[in-house]
Order: sequence, then structure tokens, then C-alpha cells
Amino acid sequence: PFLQNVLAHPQFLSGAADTQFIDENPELFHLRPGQNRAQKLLHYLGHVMVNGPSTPLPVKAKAALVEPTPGAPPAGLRAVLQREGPGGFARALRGHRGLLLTDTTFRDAHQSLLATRVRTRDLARIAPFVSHALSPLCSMETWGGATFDVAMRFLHECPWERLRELRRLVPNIPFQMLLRGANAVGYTNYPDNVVHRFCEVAVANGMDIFRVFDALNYVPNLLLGVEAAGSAGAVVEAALSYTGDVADPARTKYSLEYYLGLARELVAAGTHVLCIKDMAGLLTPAAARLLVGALREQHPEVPLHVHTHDTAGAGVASMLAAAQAGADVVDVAVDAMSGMTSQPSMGAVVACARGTPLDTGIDLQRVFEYSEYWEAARGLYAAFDCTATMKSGNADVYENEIPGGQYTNLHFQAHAMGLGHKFKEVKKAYTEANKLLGDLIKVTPTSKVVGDLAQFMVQNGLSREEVEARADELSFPMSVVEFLQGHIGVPPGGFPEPFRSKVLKDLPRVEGRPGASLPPLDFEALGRELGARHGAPPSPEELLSAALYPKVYDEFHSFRSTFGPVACLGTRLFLEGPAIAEEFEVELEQGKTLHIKALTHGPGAGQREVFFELNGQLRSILVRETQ
Ligand code: 3PY
Ligand code: ZN
Repeated sequence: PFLQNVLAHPQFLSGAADTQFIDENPELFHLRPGQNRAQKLLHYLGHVMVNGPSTPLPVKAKAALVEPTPGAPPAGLRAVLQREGPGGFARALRGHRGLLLTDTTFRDAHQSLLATRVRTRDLARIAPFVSHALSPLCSMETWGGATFDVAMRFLHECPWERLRELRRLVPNIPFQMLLRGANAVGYTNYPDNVVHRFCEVAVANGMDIFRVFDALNYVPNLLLGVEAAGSAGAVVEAALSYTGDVADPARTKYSLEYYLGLARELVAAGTHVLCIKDMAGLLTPAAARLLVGALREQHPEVPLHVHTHDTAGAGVASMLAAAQAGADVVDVAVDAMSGMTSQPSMGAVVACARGTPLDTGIDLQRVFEYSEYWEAARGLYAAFDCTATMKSGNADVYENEIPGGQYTNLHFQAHAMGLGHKFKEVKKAYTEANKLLGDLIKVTPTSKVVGDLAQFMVQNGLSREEVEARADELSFPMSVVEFLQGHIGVPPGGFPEPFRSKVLKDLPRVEGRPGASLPPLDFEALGRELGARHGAPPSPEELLSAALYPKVYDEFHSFRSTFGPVACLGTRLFLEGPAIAEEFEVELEQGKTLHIKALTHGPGAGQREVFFELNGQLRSILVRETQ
């Protein structure tokens, strides 16, 4: 639009443009991207009208109305962080009377229940309410895990824009993210400089606390994440990824001693907060008392933060037990987004702690209001909701140890194939695959390794004994081979032998920390390459998106160039498109609203013409049929 603007200028056309031209003609910068964006959005809507909605189920729900929240929100813990830095923030957590809560609704809860599909728009609408009504929260988990990838891949929106928008709306509550150690927000090891740069730019965009974990609890990988988040100036919350049962003396691999040893290393590395990351919901109340109690005694200065999933249904009990044993902060999700494979219920924890020394300081009435919003918002995502098929939690997770998000995915996959009964088989195979691999901690990306091996066993009808006996002749999934090669890191107790040698034969092996042997990424070269391909140099954020997810980012970029800022569309419109004769508004930015009416689409084969009224004017769009 800028070029057109300049080239159409009479002074430019007359050849009289000198070096003052731009300075003297500021109207050249009154770009008209609105026109362009509107056209692109009509193209998107036309595309959905012609080619069908992106979800199999109709979206019947309506977004809830949100009351405005005038004025500045009350001061929260972010002010302490800004005033006193990460060390002072950690001291404030330790010194706090009562139990602090982290709200995972904006990240893990919808990752676990709704396939990570909640759009920025539906988060942003309720963010000011959280900022005002729930200001005593320790933090909001707003980013990380799968949100980064899914935002670009399926929602066609920029994860960085989400972070900035939420930051603008919530200035007072610290933001927390999940960093997969050397895997950042991806599924593989990245060069060290990518992880460092990622943390720096995330902090610059408003991130405060990094929960750093490694799927193998492999200390060199963890230290890299700790170092990257720490040197970016953020609060470092190093995590002990929890599996097994520390309260069961028969389970010796992941024992209390094992976790205490790991905690000592992380505290020595300077973590500000220590997290128990119970991604499968295996931490029973008894185990929580034991582990939290022992950590509390060994590290009296270090705040303890506990994360769990409610898959078996014991989450509230475990979080209360953890708090009684000395945890400073526990993770919860708002009631309407809690339970099952998500986090335990905020309302339940607030109510159970009320009037006790663990009182959270959160007003239960406000939690009810918050939950009401989510009950409606969740309805918009019914097509992705695990409750479409999963009706309850299941204590069998204590046996199969499947992390929350993956439990939902595997359940969904089995049911989508019309083979609901297969889920039982997959869970059993998962348990066996885990044993074959030497009893791993299972969380992204090791959970995928175990899941892939389990699917392989089910598909090929192989028992654990058969896989073991025929390991040298079977053609294993790539993720399994790469794990055994050492591409993720080294598991506690080393790799399973003779299984590893039989699978790998003479394939190369990575020694030690995988990232240590990766050459640094040349950001400048990548920037030049992207600039040449997309016609404009990338921002630091775009550069990182491309570094972490090259293909996904490219597709996202080209989608956006074609279809514009689809994040501005209401969720039903985005998923389903408008009905014929439907009138609606789309706010592109404050003060810039499009009034659209979907009129009709013509017949045709291959190409169809779709008619809209845009701000009272007739527009037609040519849409290619994809079927
Ligand atoms: C993730 O890595 O996305 C997780 O949620 C792990 O628990
Ligand atoms: Zn989790």
C-alpha cells in the first residue's frame, strides 16, 4: 500500500520529488491497509463459505458478554518483581502468608481439554477481568508448551502478538510460561543461541517467569534453559519432572532420593523457584506430603511451586496436601476449564482453603464469574473438546502414567478412528513401551517416543517380549530411533540395553548434551533469507518463529498474506464462516470496524464468486473450490 501511495502522488508522478518529499508529505504514511485487510478477510470468509467449515461440529454456543473493568487493576506480585527483581520476587513468595495460586486457564487447561485451540480473542476478552478480580494470583500461565506451535499452525495467529496483547491487558499479574529446556517451545533440541535469543525476546514481549523442564530430567539440558531464562533477566523456575510414586518403596528408580538429588543440582544452579511438575497427575497426597516436606526441609529459602493434572480426580487433595507440607504456590484452572486431564479446580482449592492458614485471598464470588465466562467460551470450541468422547477422569493413569495432554490426544485418536475400545489397548501398550525403553519420565518429547512405540506395537500386534526379541529386525518409528541415538539427551540410569544396541546397530550416537554439538544458528543469514522470500525484513519475533518452526512459520506467513488478520474474526465466524444474509462486525483495530453482510455465492465449478456487503458497498470475491 505504501508504494502505491507514493507512486500515485502527483508530485512523484511529475518527477518533482526530492529528498524532502517524504518529510513534507506525511499523508503518504496514511496507509490504507484497512482496504487490503478487509479484502483479505472477505476472501477468508468466502473460502469458508464455499469450502466448508474447519470443524466437523457446528458451533452453537455464543460468546459470553464481559462487563467492562474501568480503572487500573490493583497492584499484584508483578510490581514486586519489577521493583525487587527475581530474587526479591522469590523472597516475596516465601514470605507470603497463605497459599498462592497460578492460573493455568490460558495455557495448560485448554492444551489439555481443547487441543490448545483457544484463540487470543477469547483470552483477551476475559484478561482484564482476571487482572482486576484475581489480582492476588502468583501468576497466570499464558504461553509456552504447545500454544506457540498451535497458534500459528491452526489458529493462524501470531503467538508473539498474543503475548503482547495479554501483557497490555494484564499489567499487574506475573506471566509464566513453560519452556521445554533445550527444546524451547518445540519438539527437538535447538542450538543454544536459539534458546537464549528466544528467552530474551520473550522477556522483551512481557514474559516474567520461565518454568524450565527437561523430559529426561537431564541436567545439562535443564541447565541450558536455566541459564537462558536467567540471563534474560526472568524468574527461573526449574522443574523436577515427576513420575512414578515416591511414596511406594517398591518403585526405586524415581525415588525420593532421586528427586532430592536433582533438586540440589537445580538449587545450586541458582533457580529462583523450584517446581514439581507432575504432568500426568501421579503425585498422590501421600507422595506430595513426602516430597514437598523433604524439599521444604532441605531448601528452606526456595519457594516451591507444584503443578499437577487431575486425570485420576485426586488433584485438589494433592494440592492441598502439598500446601500443608510447605508448598508456596499450586497450579489450578478455573472451574469450567478444570478437572479430568486439566488442572484441579480453582474454585475448589479457594473454597477448601478459605478461613484456614492456607487462605488464598481470592474472592470465591469472582471465581464463579470467571468460570461463567469460560463455560460459555468453552462451548465455542466444542468441536475440539475432549468431553465429546471422554466422559470422566480415570485412575488408570497411575498405571500408564500418560501425561494429561497426551492422554486426551490418544483418547481422541482412538475414538476418531471409530475404535474407542482401542484406547484400552493403546494404554496397555504405552505401559509396555515405557518398560521397553527403560522406564522413562514421560512428557514432551519423550511422551511422544513412548506413544509412537505403543502405537507401533498395537498396529503390528507385537508384545513387549516380541519387540525385545526382534529388536534388530523391526523398523521402529523415527522418534524411537532418534531417542536411542541420544538426540534428546540421556535418561536417568542410561539407555536400555541390549535393546538400544539391537535397534541402533551401527547408527551414530550423540554423546552427552545434544545441543552442545549443534552449530549456532546464523540469525543474520536467516533474516536475509526471510527478507528475500517475504519482501520485508522479519521482526526479531518473526525471526524466532521461523527459527523454531521453519515450515509452520512459512505457511503461517503465506496464510496471513492471503487471508489477512483472521484473529480479528469472532470464533464462530472463524471456524464456521457466516450464514447467508448474516450481518456482523469485525473490529480490525480500535476505532476501525468493518460492517459485513454475507450475501450469496454463485454457482460454478472450480471458482465461485461470493458476494458481500462491506460497509454498505457491494464486493465480490473469487474463491477457488478445494474439493
Ligand atoms: C508441554 O510440554 O506442552 C507440556 O504441557 C508438558 O507438560
Ligand atoms: Zn501440565
